[in-house]
Amino acid sequence: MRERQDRPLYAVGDIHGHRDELVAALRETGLVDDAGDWTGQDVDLWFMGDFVDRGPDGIGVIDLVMRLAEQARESAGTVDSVLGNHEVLMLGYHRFGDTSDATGLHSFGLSWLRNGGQESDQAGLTDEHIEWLRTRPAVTRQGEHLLMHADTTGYLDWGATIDEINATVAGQLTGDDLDQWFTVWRTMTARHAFRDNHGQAEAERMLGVLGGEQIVHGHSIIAEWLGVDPKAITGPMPYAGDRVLGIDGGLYDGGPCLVVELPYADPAAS
Ligand SMILES: [Mn+2]
Repeated sequence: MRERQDRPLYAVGDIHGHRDELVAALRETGLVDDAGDWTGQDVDLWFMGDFVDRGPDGIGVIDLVMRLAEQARESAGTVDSVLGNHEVLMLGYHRFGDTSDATGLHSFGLSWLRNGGQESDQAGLTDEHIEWLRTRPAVTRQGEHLLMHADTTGYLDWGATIDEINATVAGQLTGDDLDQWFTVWRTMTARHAFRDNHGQAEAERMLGVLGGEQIVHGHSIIAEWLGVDPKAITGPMPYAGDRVLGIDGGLYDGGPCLVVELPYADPAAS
């Protein structure tokens, strides 16, 4: 049994433009009221990124989360997010359009089209959104939990500490180097590093470098791994010897918006 946090800690999986479902899930958990305003008091609420693409109202999701972050600050709570690969994609397309990288094979325009990019998200993007998204950390440690968007060890390419990784990514996304931007997108789009026979060892290696007892990630839909309909998913998925917790319920594909209190107690394990 993992130790409880000093303060209540919640994590939310990938939203992909489904603002109404997000509000309903947060209301059910008691973190917002009927008007969608913060009632979470001293709770720390972390999003796993991927606010945009594939769904109807990515900008509405970002606006909601930015507003909740303001409101939480006033009540001694925290609302924050790690950076998702779809944020990098949206910002990359906004910045570089259809320009190709050095190989001539890749562009944000192509990847944006192939990965559910929404014109309405591009049209609604303001400088304030860009600045807030660009400055989100790639990785954060909250108590014994290491939170990151994607189930990949690629984050370690950017540094040997959480601060180093976040500084590297932030620096690359400040610059005008398309190839660097594209590498951030591609690295954070990798997945499944903790699934096979070596999965637990890989998770433990990453936890050994960056700290924490359990990796919590979104990005890879639980139902796809289990080979079931996303509607059948009712909670997050601990795996790799409980060293990893997947919390992407597959909201855009008809699955639930998972709002998970950490540490997660697996009902199947009790
Ligand atoms: Mn993702």
